[in-house]
Amino acid sequence: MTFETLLVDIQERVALITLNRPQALNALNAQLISELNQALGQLEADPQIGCIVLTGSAKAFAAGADIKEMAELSYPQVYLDDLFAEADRIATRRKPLIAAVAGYALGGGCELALLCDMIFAGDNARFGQPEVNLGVLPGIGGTQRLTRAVGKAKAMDMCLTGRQMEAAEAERAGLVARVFPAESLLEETLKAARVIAEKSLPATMMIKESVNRAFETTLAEGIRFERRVFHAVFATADQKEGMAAFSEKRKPEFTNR
Ligand code: CO8
Repeated sequence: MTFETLLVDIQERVALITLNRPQALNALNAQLISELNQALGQLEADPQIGCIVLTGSAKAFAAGADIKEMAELSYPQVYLDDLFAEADRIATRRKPLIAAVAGYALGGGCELALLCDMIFAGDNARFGQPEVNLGVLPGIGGTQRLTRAVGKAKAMDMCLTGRQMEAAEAERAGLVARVFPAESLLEETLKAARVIAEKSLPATMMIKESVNRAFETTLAEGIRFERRVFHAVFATADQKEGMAAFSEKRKPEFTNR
């Protein structure tokens, strides 16, 4: 897989996607989002891949949407092109996707991390929605996903003041799942990705779908959805293997069937 704005490295059952626009601190543009979707599509179709990690550089996961490319755009252009609408597709992918965030995750960069299933952060990570400083507002779901992740108080604070949140605060607020020293972030994230990728793929995909359902529906509907999926998992060979392996005190050998 060759792209201009991304690097893709496959290590057995884990794929690592690295944003690669160092000249602009990985600022997002339509090409990057399009290539990211192409890469995710190909990895999703590859039955060998069980988990995907998305990362940036040591200095920046992504410093936002590309301000220089957006500056002169007109309303008809952004409306007709539906600028950044394609980013929503990232959240509809079905395999587990972890963001490994070091350095700046600002504006669209913070929103891109929020499109992933969970965020692991280096202790130097800085999250923010500074769009207000540019006279605009978050446009890739920041006012919605950030609010669901950290609650109204902190989301209002971040979006209205544009202040940055450090990794420790982001973890306390529930934005980040785990924090590691920056130098071991990638290694630790890949380790977690390998743990996920060793599980039954139908099970991890059903878990992802079910957890995401919690953000879309009522508790009663969500519980009903989970129960249906739980019942359905008994149709898989991996359920038989997983439970047999427990009884036989051995490691399960999942076949993703
Ligand atoms: N866009 C374009 N270029 C950028 C961006 C960006 N978001 N961020 C950094 N760069 C460029 C700089 O211009 C600079 O380029 P050059 O060397 O040619 O001058 C290079 O990257 C390095 O950046 P700095 O020299 O500024 O590095 P510093 O270490 O001094 O500062 C910061 C790092 C604090 C991250 C600083 O670069 C910064 O504040 N960047 C902008 C952050 C920001 O405001 N992000 C929000 C952008 S708006 C957005 O994301 C909206 C998303 C929704 C759009 C939806 C539309 C529908």
